[in-house]
Amino acid sequence: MKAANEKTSELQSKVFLRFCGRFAFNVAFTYWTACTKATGTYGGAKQTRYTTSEHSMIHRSKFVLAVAAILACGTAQADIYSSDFESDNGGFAGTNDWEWGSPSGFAGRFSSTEPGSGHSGTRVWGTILGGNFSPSTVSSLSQTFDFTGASAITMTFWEWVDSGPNAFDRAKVFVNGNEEYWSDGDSGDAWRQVTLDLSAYDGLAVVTVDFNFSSSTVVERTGWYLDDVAIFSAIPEPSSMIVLVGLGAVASFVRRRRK
Ligand SMILES: [Ca+2]
Ligand SMILES: [Ca+2]
Repeated sequence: MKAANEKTSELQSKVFLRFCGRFAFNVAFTYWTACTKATGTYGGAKQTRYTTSEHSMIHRSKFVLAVAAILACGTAQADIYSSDFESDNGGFAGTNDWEWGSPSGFAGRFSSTEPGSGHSGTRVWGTILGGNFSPSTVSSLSQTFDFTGASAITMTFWEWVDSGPNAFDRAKVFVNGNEEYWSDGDSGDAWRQVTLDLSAYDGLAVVTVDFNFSSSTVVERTGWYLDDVAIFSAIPEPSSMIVLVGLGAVASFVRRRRK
């Protein structure tokens, strides 16, 4: 039969352990849902009975260990490239119709329009500024980047496109020759942002991005205009790298009683 103080001690220990376990689990769960990696919680219990001629001694220990490590809590962006095309052409090389400068709001054929300014500032790249694009022409706007050491790469850009919702005049983005985007040809006389997942090119030393506009023999409109191109990589945010080792509680207690 247990003495009253033994029961009290045991109860207190149980409550304490339960509290610690719940606390540890909550912490682990919180970080598990917020972060990219966690290893979870661990718990266990051990009971050993020692018996002598006069006493029976029970040694119990329980533990709750929460989360061995959280490797990366949150991510940050690392800029690989960005340009608003205001002070320079952003390092792109344009062939045929591609021109760098200020669009004028030119009213083109077939009710097409070009922007009256940039998405940022006044300067953009466009397929003939102040005019319709040329028939039967392939115009390439390209630049080669180094993605060495970068991961989860994304490219964003703003486009104003009025080439007609058809398959004849094609505004496409090729990356290392692969088609990654085919614009629908009508942004509704407004700038809109396009986001492309370029993670297939993570880590490559030579990655060529080509804004490629090809026209058919007839029906020329104002075309394709680009501004604010950015390429970035998602990286673990060092400031929130957290390592939780042994969070929780280790409880050990000895209960001695007469045999
Ligand atoms: Ca601009
Ligand atoms: Ca044009």
